[in-house]
Amino acid sequence: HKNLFLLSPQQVELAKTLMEMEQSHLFEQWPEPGIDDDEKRAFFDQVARLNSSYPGGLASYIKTARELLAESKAGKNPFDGFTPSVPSGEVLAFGDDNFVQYEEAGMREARKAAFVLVAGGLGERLGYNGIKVALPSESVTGTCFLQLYIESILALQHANCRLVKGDGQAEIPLVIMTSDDTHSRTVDLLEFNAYFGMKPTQVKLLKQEKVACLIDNDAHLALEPNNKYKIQTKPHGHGDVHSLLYSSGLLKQWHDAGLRWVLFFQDTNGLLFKAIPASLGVSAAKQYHVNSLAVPRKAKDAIGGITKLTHKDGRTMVINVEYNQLDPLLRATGYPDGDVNSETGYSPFPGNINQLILELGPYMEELTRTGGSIKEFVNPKYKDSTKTAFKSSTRLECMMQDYPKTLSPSARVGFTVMDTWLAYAPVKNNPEDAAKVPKGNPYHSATSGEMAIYRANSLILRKAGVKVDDPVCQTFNAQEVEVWPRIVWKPKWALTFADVKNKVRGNCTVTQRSTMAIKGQRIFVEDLSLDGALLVDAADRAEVEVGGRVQNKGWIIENVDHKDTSVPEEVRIRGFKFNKVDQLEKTYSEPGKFSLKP
Ligand code: UGB
Repeated sequence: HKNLFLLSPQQVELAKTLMEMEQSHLFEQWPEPGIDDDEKRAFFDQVARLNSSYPGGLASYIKTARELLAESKAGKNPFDGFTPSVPSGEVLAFGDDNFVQYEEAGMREARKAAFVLVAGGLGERLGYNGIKVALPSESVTGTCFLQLYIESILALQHANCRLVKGDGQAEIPLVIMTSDDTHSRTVDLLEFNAYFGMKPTQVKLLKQEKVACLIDNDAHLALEPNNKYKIQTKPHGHGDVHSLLYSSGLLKQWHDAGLRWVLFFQDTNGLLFKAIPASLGVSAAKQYHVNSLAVPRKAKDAIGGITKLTHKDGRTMVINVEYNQLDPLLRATGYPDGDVNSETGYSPFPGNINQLILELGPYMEELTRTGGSIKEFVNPKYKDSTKTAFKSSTRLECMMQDYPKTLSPSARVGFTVMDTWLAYAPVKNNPEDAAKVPKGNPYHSATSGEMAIYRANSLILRKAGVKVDDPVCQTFNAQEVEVWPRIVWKPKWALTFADVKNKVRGNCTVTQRSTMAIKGQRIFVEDLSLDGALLVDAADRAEVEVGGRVQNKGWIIENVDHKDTSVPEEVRIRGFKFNKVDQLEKTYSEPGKFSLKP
């Protein structure tokens, strides 16, 4: 009370709210006025930020925290009354007629899409020092994840310009959710690289704030251990993206501009855009309000399971059940073995890859009702079984895929299962942890993420009629992986299977030891026999035919140990590098028709 006169009227209101919410302990160690006055005001600046960045403010945060902590203490099962079962969804097989039709439909829809990348996570499991979107997705071209994503969106945009004649070229918006952990480095990455070719105005960054930590079941807020003027905070989770989008006003702007789809995606999946056109086609054909992308899931994998939950009262929903909850839920509801593989070798529950396609109209309506708040959870680590004290402070968390939890049962919620090799290869685990992954389960490491890109491109070329040699097995950072020819292409060369088929002609062959990078849009590969390294780039107005017999010593893969600090971190976490012994490399920067046929 003695310090109140230091504060502005708004700050006094916040102080009252804190007192009403029984947070007086925060001020217990505050000295007399005249001492640390600036720090006291700064404390209230932080309180104001915490208050304004949470739907309903701090009072609402504390109230929800008390409820959830009481439920957690009582051991309440969040799935009480619900029985899980395997849902049915659209299962696609790459390259068949159905897939090709969905891709075509999806490409037409793309001009009505906006993309939202959640990139506020530090990636603690990976332990990489930089931001994850700055990591190279592969090391043939060194294209980082953010560049790959932006170039993919631009390619969708340009393809639409050709598909939808006379309709003008709409810019596809990109939103990136950052956090204090990633924001400035994301801005630097974009600015340093001229936004990777996107217009700066086309990209919007929304920064998520952390939330206050809690010290006990009464939801008393935690102070930083060494600073009595600072509330301790931790990340609130990727679910923040919904309230941020809502409060930014972007949804309305997009709606007014005639957009129809919002596509959410994560920070390190180098295959993702290979799955976008077809899954967007599914959303349009099925008129899904929510479409989650999924892949077959190995039991115990650290990806959530898409599950149908049926309540005793008859309600049903199709929702992600997070990986740590799926096993206990199954055990408690008549599956005594819990999360195990069926005779197919996979869990019967499709794996959520957290790529969501939401229809904008219904999404906006729902957020107008909820303000964008998402069902939260709390995960305190208790000191003992009395559950009265925590080992360390906790906080509320939320996940973006929990959005459907508040939807009415009439909402059309579906999912699309894709081949894993085509759609999902995230970089999440550090080399040590990846090496401990049970045999047969995916490593989800920098090594496997990169190798998956070469495998996908090789398999796609095979489907398009190219004779691509079988892979060999090699071990990097104690992970055994299939090594296919190192084939990469820019998204503007091909986004869909139809694009690839259109650009590859005649009898082509690629040996396992080969490396191939296609960087230009109008490069046609015809009767090529590749045994070595070939890198071709071309300006958009240059048309190049590549063929004939290309043979050279090529690029040799050399092992690198992840502990070898003389090698840059982004290289050593993948466990290999290229020794670029020899290659055929050509760049066509002038307009015109060219032929590269040695
Ligand atoms: N992220 C944020 O933007 N803000 C945050 O506060 C936290 C994260 P992780 P997670 O597809 O493999 C998810 O840590 O949360 C971003 C799904 O919940 O990589 O363990 C972060 O930058 C799970 O169901 O993953 O698991 C990153 O882009 C499963 O589908 C993204 O959120 C799994 O991903 C995910 O964060 C998966």
